[in-house]
Amino acid sequence: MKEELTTKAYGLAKERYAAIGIDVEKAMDALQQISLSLHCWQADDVAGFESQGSLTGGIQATGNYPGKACTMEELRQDILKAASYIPGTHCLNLHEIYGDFGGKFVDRDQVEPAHFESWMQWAAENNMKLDFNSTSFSHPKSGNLTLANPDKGIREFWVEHTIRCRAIAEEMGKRQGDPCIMNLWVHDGSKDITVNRMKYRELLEDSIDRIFAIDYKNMKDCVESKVFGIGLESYTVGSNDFYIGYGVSRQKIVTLDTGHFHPTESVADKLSSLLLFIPEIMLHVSRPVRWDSDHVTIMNDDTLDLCKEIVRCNALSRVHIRLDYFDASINRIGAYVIGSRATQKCVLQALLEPLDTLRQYEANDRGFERLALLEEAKSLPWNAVWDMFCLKNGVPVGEEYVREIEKYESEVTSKR
Ligand code: RNT
Ligand code: ZN
Repeated sequence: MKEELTTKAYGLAKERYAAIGIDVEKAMDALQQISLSLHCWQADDVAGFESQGSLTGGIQATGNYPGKACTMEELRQDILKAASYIPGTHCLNLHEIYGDFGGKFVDRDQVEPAHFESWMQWAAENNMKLDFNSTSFSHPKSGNLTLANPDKGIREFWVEHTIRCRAIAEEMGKRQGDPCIMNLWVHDGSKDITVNRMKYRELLEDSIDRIFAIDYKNMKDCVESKVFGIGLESYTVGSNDFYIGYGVSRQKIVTLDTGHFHPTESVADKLSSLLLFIPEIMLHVSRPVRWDSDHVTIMNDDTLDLCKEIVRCNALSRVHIRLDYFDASINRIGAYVIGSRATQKCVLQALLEPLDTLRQYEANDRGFERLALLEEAKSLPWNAVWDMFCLKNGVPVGEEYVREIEKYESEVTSKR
C-alpha cells in the first residue's frame, strides 16, 4: 500500500518538477552520494568509555531519558539501528574518549591507533567510514585552558594528546582508503574578564602549529570555533576570528557549528566567503535554542538555508556535512534518525531548487519573479521525491520508523 502510494506520488512529482526544468532522478543521485557522519556521542550523552567522570568543557547534555548506551557493544548496536532508518551510506564520527581501552585507564597522552583497532574493524565490516575528534574536555587536566594553558606541563600534555589523535586519524584514513577528517575543538576560555586575551591566543596558535607539524596523506585537519561555553562566558580563546585567520593562513578546513554563532547570525551566509579562501568546510549541523543547546537538528529555515547555500555555491564536494547535537531527553536513537533525515530532506530540497530560472530572473532584475518562484518552490512536491528516495534505499518511508524505534526501545534499550 505504502509502496504503491509512494510510487504514484513520485510519478506526479517527477512530472511537476520536469515542468520547471528539474530532473528529480539527478537530484536523488546527487543525494545518494552525500554521506553524513553520525556523531557517536548522541548515543550516550557524550560520556565515552574512558572514565565515569562528568561532562566538562562548557558543554552539557540535559535530560535523563532511560536506555542510553553504556558499553561499546550497546553503542555500536544503537548506531547500526539508527543507520538502518537513514537512507544512504554514512560515516561515524568518533571522539577519542570512545576508544577501546580494554577496561584499563589509558590517559590522553598515551592513546594510540591500537585503541581504535576494533572500531576500524567494526567500521569496515559495516561499511562506515570514520571521522575523528581529539578530546579536551571531561578530564582532570581539562580545567579552563588546555592547548592555551600558560602552565607548560598541562599545555604539553594536550599537545601530545592531539598529536597522537592525528596519528590515529591517519591510520583510520589509511585503512578506509579515504581521508579521515579530524576535528580540533578545545573549550579553552575564561568565565570572567581576562586581561590576557592575546597571550592565550598566541599560545593556542603555537600549540596548533606544533600539532600540525607532521604532514599526513590520509587525514585532514579541521578547526572549530565557538562563542562561549557554560562557565566560560567571558572569553573563548578559539573564537571565530581566530580560526578563520588560522584556517586561511594555514589552508586548513574550518568547522562551522551552527550553534556557535550569535543567534541572529546566518551560518549559511558564511559559506560563500569562506570557500573563496579555504579549501573545504566542515559543518556541525545542530539546533541552538536560545544558546548552543545542541537540540536535535530539524528541517527549519536555518538548516534549509545552509543546504541551499552549499548547492548554490556548487560546493557539495567541498563541504562536509556532519551532525553535532546531544539530546538526553528523548529516545536517543530516534534523535539520530530525526536529525539525519531532516538534514537530508534539506539537501534534497536544495538539489530540487529551480536555480537556473531563479538566476535568470535575478540577472534580469526580475525581483518579483524571483521571489514568487522561491515561494512557490517551497511547496513543490519534494516530499514525494524524499519518500521515493527512502523506498529505493530500503528504509522506512515517512513516519514508519517511529513504531520500529519504539519496538527497539521496548525490546532493547528499556531493559538496560
Ligand atoms: C562543542 C563543540 C564540539 C562538541 C563535540 C562533542 O561546543 O560543538 O564539536 O560538540 O566535540
Ligand atoms: Zn560542534
